[in-house]
Amino acid sequence: MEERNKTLGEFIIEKQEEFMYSSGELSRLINSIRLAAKVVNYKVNKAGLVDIVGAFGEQNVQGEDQQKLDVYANETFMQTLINREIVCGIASEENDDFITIKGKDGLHNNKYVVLMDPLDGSSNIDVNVSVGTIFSVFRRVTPVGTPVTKEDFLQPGVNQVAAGYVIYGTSTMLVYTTGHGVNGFTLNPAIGTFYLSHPNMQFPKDGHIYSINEGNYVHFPQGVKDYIKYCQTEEGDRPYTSRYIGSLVSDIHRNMIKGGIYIYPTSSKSPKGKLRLLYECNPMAFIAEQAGGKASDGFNRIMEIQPTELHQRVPFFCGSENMVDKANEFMKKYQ
Ligand code: P6P
Repeated sequence: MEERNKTLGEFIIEKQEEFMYSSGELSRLINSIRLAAKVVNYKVNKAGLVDIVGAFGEQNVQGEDQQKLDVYANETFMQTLINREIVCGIASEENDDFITIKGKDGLHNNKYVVLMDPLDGSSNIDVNVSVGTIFSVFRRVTPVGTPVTKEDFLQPGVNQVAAGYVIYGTSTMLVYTTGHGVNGFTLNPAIGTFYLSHPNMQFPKDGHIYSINEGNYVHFPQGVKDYIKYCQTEEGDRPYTSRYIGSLVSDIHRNMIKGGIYIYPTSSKSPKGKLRLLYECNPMAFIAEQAGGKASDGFNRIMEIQPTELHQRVPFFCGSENMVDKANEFMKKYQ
C-alpha cells in the first residue's frame, strides 16, 4: 500500500509485526490515544460555539453541563486509557498527584505509565488558536503487581518508550514516536480516520525561525539575549524570522516541518522556566531527537535530566540541531 494512504490503524498493526517481542500493549495504548484524540477534537472544534450553547461550567441551552475543556480533555484521555487495561498509573498537568490504576481484576498487572498535558495552550482556545495534547509513556520500574510509586513517573526522558502530541489546528494531527522515527497522521473528520500524511518526519538541521516570547527580553539570561541579537543580525543567512504562537505544540510542529528553534528560558519572572519537564519537555524532546533535532535546558540534554518532582519546570531549547547547538554556545559563555 502506498505510504500516504495508510491509516493509523494499519500502521500500528504493521509496526506491531516489526516488534514481535512486545505483547501489543503499546499498540493498544496508541490506539486509545487515537480514540481520545478524536473525542477531544470534536469538543475543541465545538468550543467556538460555547457562547451560543452556554459558557463552560454552566448548563447550556440543551441542559448539558459545560466543562472547562482542560478538564474535559483530561477526563477523556484518562478514561480511555483506564478502560483499556494498559496503564498502571497516570500523571497529568491537571492533577496534583499521579493516579494509581488497577485492572478490572483489581490487580496492578499493567506495565505502562502515561504522563500528559491533556490540553496545552488552552488559553488560546478563546482566540481560535491551535492547542495540543502532549503525552509521554514509560514502562514501570517498580514490580508489576504492586501499586505504582512516584519512582515510576520520575524517570529520565531517555527511558520513554513512546511520546507524541495531538495538534488541534487547521487540521487535527497525531504525531508520535515509539523510538523508531516520527510519523504524523492527519484526521479526516468526515470519516473519523487518521491517515499517514507525514511519514518519517525530520527536523531540518538548520532553520531560519526562532520562537520565543520576546516580551520577556529584559528578564532573560544574557546568553539568550545574545542569541536573540545573533538571530536578528544581518549576516550570512540571517536575520531569521521570529514566529511565536504561544502554543508549544504549534510552535514545535511548525519548526519541525520548516526548521527552527523554540526557546522558553529561565527569567526573573520564571526562575526555573515555565514548561514542565515530565509531560511537556521530555515528550517533545523525544520527538525532536527521533526526528534528528535536539532539546536542551540551555546546557544539558533534556532527556538526561533526573526528575525530582512531578510538576517540575525546566528551561527548554528545542529544534534544529545546529540552532540548538548555537544557542547553547551563547548560554555556555555565561555558565
Ligand atoms: P507565554 C501555554 O500556556 C504554554 O504552556 C505553551 O504552550 C506556550 O509555548 C507557552 O506556555 C507560552 O507561554 O509565557 O509566552 O505566554
